[in-house]
Amino acid sequence: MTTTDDLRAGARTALRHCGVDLAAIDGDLLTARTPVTGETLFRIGGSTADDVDGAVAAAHAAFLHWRTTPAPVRGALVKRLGELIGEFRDDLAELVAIEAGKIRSEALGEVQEMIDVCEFAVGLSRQLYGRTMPSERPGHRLMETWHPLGVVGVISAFNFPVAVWSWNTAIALTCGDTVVWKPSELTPLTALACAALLDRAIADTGAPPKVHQVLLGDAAVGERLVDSPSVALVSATGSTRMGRAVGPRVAARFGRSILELGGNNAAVVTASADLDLAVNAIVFAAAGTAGQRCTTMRRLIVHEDVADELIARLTAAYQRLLVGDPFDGATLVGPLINEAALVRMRQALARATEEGGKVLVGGDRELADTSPNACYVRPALVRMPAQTGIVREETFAPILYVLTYSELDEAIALHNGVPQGLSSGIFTRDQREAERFLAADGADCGIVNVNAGTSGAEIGGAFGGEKETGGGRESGSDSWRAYMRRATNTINYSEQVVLAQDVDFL
Ligand code: UN1
Repeated sequence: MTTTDDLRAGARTALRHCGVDLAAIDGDLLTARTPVTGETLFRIGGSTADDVDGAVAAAHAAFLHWRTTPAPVRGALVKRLGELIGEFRDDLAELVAIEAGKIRSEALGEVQEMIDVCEFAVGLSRQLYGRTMPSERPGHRLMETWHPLGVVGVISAFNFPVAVWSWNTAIALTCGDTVVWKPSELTPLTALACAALLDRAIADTGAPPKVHQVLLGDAAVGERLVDSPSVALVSATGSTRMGRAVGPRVAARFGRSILELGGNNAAVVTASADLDLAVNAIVFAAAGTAGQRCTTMRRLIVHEDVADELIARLTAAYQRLLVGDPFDGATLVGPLINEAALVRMRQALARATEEGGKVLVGGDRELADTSPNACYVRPALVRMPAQTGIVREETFAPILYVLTYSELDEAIALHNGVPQGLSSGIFTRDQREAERFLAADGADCGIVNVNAGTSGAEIGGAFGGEKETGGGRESGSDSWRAYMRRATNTINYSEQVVLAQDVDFL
């Protein structure tokens, strides 16, 4: 098992490579901790709520300059950021593994998302297209223009400590906005590394220094950011509970928000499914990242004809999963983020049992003797008699509830019968079944897949979900529009006033 001293040394080296001044992080406000051993790495300084107003004011001043910087020039900053992330890919992945407990391949995958979204945003910097529409009036032109919006407050979660920041920041900077970032308290080191790389990109390209700032701090920092009248857009990733607090507060001051909240993602496995493919996809989506993705598969809705076989194969696969030190190359499932997550997982399993469920495999703590302060757990597969109580809630841990069905309509009803609506999948070889799932009265999520798991979306698509997931969209496609304001322009090049709708006046 990697020791805390190893991790501390690894973190120091990676931070230094990324340009973080180690002396500057010394302080007594926050604890940087690793879930790998469950122990403290460093005590560090940070910001308090009183620092927020100054940061937002500086970001707003930078915005006044940045908004008139040509978009392709703004893109050059993001291009440089992407190059630096590529150069320090291993260091960033190391920090993600240390702070979020991800296995190397997943940590590298997260960093790859950053590079991908930077490339996407660079292309976007020449494609912030507005439409032109035919005017109903002679001698008139009707068109729309997209302008930068203002300061964007980014609030991110521990589980994708760098990728979600990059989705927002690469797009926001390209759109001419400036960013104030409040990362999770659980992952301050990765945030410092990202901010240092972006500072270097800013210096290299001559962009205004305050186009990006990071505020390490507690919930009070996030609250002040949310309430700040100069923050035009709050993009917040976290629990539905957090979103319920953030959304109305931003709306009350007529700010905008992008909410990326809880998921309770399900896959339907039909009788025609390729079970080899389904098993592999399900195990990654349900057990990968120790169940700590917002896209993690939490419910499996299986046709009764294939349920026994699929459950037997999944049970065997779950028993074989290597749970442990994410720095061991053979490990597939790293630790839960902290003790509170373990407690919530146990409570969920206890409730599932009370509600008539049967734990088929997993749920037990592992490595408690060698790593008493860390929370390693075998992913759990739980057969449930109905979609009640706990199955309708998101527990941020590797628990997959299995339900069965006989008709596809029933499966879709079960699928949609939860408050959340992020990601979904169907495993089938029948095109009719697939199309039914993709149709308007099919799956009600923001992400709907066929023969692919619920997690691991590419950055090129819009990411986000419906219902209690919050409705926001980030990263690819036309998500950029949420980071800009639209002006509709009417240009009269005739010599008279012509009123729309044929209105006669004067
Ligand atoms: C998250 O868990 O907040 O689709 C983001 C995925 C990743 C992003 C997850 N690309 O699983």
